[in-house]
Amino acid sequence: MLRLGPGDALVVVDVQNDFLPGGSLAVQGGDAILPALNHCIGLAREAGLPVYATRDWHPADHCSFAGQGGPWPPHCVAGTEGAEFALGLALPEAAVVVSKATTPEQDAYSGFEGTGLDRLLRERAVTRIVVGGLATDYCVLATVRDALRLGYRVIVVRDAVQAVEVQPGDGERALAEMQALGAEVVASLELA
Ligand code: VGL
Ligand code: ZN
Repeated sequence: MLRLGPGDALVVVDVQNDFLPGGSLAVQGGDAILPALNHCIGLAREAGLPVYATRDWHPADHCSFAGQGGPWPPHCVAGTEGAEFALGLALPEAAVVVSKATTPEQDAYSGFEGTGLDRLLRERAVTRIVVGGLATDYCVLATVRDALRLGYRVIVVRDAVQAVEVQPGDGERALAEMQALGAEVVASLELA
């Protein structure tokens, strides 16, 4: 068992409608992580830990969109239904929303990139983050890399993440990389 307590925070990465089945950049099985994520949210609430929810929050002409020469279909356009957090995600009222890649010319996979998340965490004396969300091989991976580089300890919740898998195996490779970099990969039921 891995007990959560003071100094810990939960970071929920990009659990937005466009990344769920039916969305414009759907992660297959993306909705299957919701029970594990909600379990983590429940633990965070019980322990009084801060919860951060990152979101892709793009302008309609964002550089990552195919029409602008980018790799992705349009997704998570600020203010649209597709950019809303999944209805089944039980975010607490007090969750801190962290928007990223909000200008046309900048993309950001990491929740730390251009968001001030590092400062927010430091202000709350957070030294370890529990990470879940979408997608394992893009925004979760980039967020975990940055967190470790910035000196946070990181727990990745295996059943609370799901991969895009542009190439088969990308999700497993991303988990292996995060582990090699020092992240702990655990199942949600191992947390308490
Ligand atoms: C993401 C592709 C494009 C993600 C965001 O949240 O993993 N992936 N934008
Ligand atoms: Zn994006």
